[in-house]
Amino acid sequence: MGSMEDFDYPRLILQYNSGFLVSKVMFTACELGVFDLLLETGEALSSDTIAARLSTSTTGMERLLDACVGLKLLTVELTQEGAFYRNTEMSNIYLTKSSPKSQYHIIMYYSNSVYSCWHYLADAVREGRNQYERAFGISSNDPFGAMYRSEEEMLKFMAGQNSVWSICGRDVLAAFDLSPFTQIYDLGGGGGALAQECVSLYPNSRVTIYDLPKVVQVAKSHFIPREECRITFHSGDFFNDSIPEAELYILSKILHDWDDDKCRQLLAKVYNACKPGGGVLLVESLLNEDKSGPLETQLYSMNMLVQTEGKERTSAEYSKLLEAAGFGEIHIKRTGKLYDAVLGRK
Ligand code: ASE
Repeated sequence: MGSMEDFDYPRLILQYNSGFLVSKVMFTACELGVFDLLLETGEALSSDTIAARLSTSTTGMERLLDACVGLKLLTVELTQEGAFYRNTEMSNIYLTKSSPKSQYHIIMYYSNSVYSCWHYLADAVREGRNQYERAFGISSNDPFGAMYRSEEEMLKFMAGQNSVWSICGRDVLAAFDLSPFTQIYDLGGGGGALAQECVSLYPNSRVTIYDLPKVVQVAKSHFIPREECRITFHSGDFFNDSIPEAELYILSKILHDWDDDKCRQLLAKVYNACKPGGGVLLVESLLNEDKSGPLETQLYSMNMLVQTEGKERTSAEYSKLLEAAGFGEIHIKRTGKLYDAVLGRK
């Protein structure tokens, strides 16, 4: 019976109990512009100065800054004149808006859209479906209709996904040698950060971003520089419109949005379009075979429940979907990072 004393269970439970407070502190400091201000001024600032510059109360800001110190997002130095706060190196790189590796947009997406859906997690589990109706009063039968309910929401999602690829893109594209494939379609390529990583890693490749017309329009006007001639666009709905021939199709975080039926439909279309000898690259966060982890992937799968029609899957589940569509020579590469890669060949 020693097991209860072997580990501090009450503490673990209380940590889980308050886990969302951690997210909220980071969301709020980002949203109010704490990290941007500290980067901009380049010197340690007092809580009074930060509160004044960001138009907040001093009592609220002081506590927010101290909590950020606890989270190692800020450092504090005590002097005779009081406490002075600075960004940590990690905050400068990942939490400021202007950094090339900024995660600001995905954090804002979680803080607003994702957080609102998670409020109804119990309903999502009861009903087995996403919660756009409860969270935003819009029909949830078309998840991307709901996610792209306004151009502003669509832009936030695209910017958020782009920020993830700015730090994870290279690993998933380097998981296999893709240099034999020069004509590549990124199906549901969104803002195009993965396409940009692809042409930078494989200088001979040409990538076409295939996405909904309104997504392509925003990708062109906001994300892909005009002079980037190795990236082109194709407007369409990959379930209802035709998919052009190519050597490689990238489906990055696409299958996790859909149920097995829709995945099979889409992969069958991709197989038909694919050049013989070509392939398909799935970029997803893989669950362990017994679904015992990784925790982040288990949590993403819950997020797919509240936001989409999909789920996260194991490598065996993706292999089965690929084989059913006709793909062979399936190789799995766990990157050890957030996203993994699965390659199949026609
Ligand atoms: C989707 C991806 C996401 C659909 C809905 C989503 C994410 C949040 N909501 O295809 C992003 C997943 N998380 C990260 C860190 O990438």
